[in-house]
Amino acid sequence: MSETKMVSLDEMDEQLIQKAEAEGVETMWDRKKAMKAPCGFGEKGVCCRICAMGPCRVSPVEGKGAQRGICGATADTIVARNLARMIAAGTSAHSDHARDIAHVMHMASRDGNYTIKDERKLLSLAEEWEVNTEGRDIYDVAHEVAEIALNEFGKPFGTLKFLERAPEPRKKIWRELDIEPRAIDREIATIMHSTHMGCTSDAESLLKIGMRTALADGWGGSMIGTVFSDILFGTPVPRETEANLGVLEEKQVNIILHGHEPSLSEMIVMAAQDPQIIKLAEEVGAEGINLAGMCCTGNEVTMRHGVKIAGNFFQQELAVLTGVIEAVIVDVQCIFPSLTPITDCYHTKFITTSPKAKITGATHIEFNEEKALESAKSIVREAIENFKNRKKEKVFIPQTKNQATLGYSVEAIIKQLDRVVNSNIDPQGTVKPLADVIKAGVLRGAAGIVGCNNPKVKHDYSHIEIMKKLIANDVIVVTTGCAAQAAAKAGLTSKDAAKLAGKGLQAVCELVDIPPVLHMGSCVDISRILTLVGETAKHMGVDNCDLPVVGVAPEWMSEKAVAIANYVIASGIDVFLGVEPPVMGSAAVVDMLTNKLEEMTGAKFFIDTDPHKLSAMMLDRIEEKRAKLEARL
Ligand code: XCC
Ligand code: SF4
Repeated sequence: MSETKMVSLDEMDEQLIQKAEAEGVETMWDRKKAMKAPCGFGEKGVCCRICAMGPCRVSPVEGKGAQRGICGATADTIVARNLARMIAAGTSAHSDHARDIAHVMHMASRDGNYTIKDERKLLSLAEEWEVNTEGRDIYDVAHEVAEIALNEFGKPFGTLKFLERAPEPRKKIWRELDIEPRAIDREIATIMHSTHMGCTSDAESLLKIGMRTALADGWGGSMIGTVFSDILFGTPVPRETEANLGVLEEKQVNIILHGHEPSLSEMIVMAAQDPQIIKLAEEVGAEGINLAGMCCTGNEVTMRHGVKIAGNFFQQELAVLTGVIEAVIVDVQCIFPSLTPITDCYHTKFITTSPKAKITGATHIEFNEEKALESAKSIVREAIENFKNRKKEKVFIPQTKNQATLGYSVEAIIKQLDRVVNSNIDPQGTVKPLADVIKAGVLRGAAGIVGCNNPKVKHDYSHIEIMKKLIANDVIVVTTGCAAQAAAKAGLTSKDAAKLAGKGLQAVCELVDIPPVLHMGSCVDISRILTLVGETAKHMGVDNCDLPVVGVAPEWMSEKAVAIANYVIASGIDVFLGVEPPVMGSAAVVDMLTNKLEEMTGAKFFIDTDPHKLSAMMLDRIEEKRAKLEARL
């Protein structure tokens, strides 16, 4: 297949796609082809089906065709309303995940399945939230802290607690714009209400409530998700692993862990280490149990246990095509319903576990947190018993994988930075070394590269092109989600990749012993990036928007990504998108996003589907911010 025809950056993925063709198995790329041209109105965001007088599709061109829906809504209203609803959906996904984790902490007990792994983090959060810890059992403290977190979703008064963590000038901007999120669920409900037929029609107002809701994700749901997962399952530290479909083992029981919430995957990891379960695997003739992660669940378990990464979003079908997967175990989000028909073509069991994500045709084994380990064991047993059904003639494991060093929580990064601190002069445990190399220009800046895969882009191509370009120009990259997995597969999260970096970044990598691209976890862990940027800004006495820092979503697709983009902007960090959002039908909304937002938040959107142009824009913007910062400091 010629390079230009390839749908994936990965030669081996292409071979699997050919295998699918040969075996008559349908994949997403077949369906993408069958989809033909997308609906132009939907693509531009000018289709409204909010009420039953419609659907109304108005013209994206001013002065031509229908200019208003039946109720009189303009393209500006319709586009902004649709965007706001995407933000609400994305925020609900991250936040509902966080709520479950907070519930798990509320049921944690010393002799139960869920325990407290990072007491220090719990105690410092207790202090931050003014919970009494004196002479109290750590589990009492945990339960009280969990209850406070659960109240963040629906409290009637006040604003979110984690907002306090932001730099002072940022908080002031939020206050003045009136976009400090109140309770998380309330912000989501407010959007659904304000975008109901006959409510808000003013586009700017919709963008503002959109940002407020998005902030309830970034500084609310996502941050609770990360912090509480760290307390329950441990704050990640650097560790080694491998990534890509080559991590699958022909002689072992292969289980794909796919989805998002670590409360399930942590228990599966525990179950797979149980001697009796391992014995059972040996009894069916397997040499062991091989867990391999996919999407954000993959990120959660690799960050904390080094579980190998099978791949990212676009490899969920490809993994099944290898013919060696005994079970795909999923919980919520980013799961293709096509896993039912595709697993039907092989011996693979497709097991859903969450009442929030039942999928037609899948085997549903509901995960019960009260009996977490038992539930997990019975799920793993299903996989083991399926080993005997594997069809030898259908087996093909692509022999590609790369070494990865990951596990870079903010704490882990600071610990690495301590290596260069002269403790006679400076205190340990701060971001000062990072601030220093940025000020000195050794590092030109930093980029957070995040998000999904999208068939509008060759699989992983934009992620990797942009990462390579940035590190070559001394911009350090932090990454999460499927972007992080793309980096890991391409070898960019290995320390060895420092050779691809510019001289400044290379020197930093050597001195502090890190890769040039730092895997910081799952998508809720973008809250780690917010924390790192915020701490650096505070250290330098500036706001987030003054730093030479950019956020990038080269291949985004989900509503969650829209929520993320908007909280990143509201947090003062520019966002570069490699896939056009469905807003192009309103010149006014586009102007707000790519221009006027800067006056309000200090950050704005840049959109270009060409990864090379997009990275050039990032480098320009980083230098522009540097020049302003240098003049100030
Ligand atoms: Fe999903 Fe989180 Fe996107 Fe990957 S990056 S496709 S949202 S798994 Ni979040
Ligand atoms: Fe049409 Fe207005 Fe109803 Fe939307 S809300 S479908 S624009 S009538």
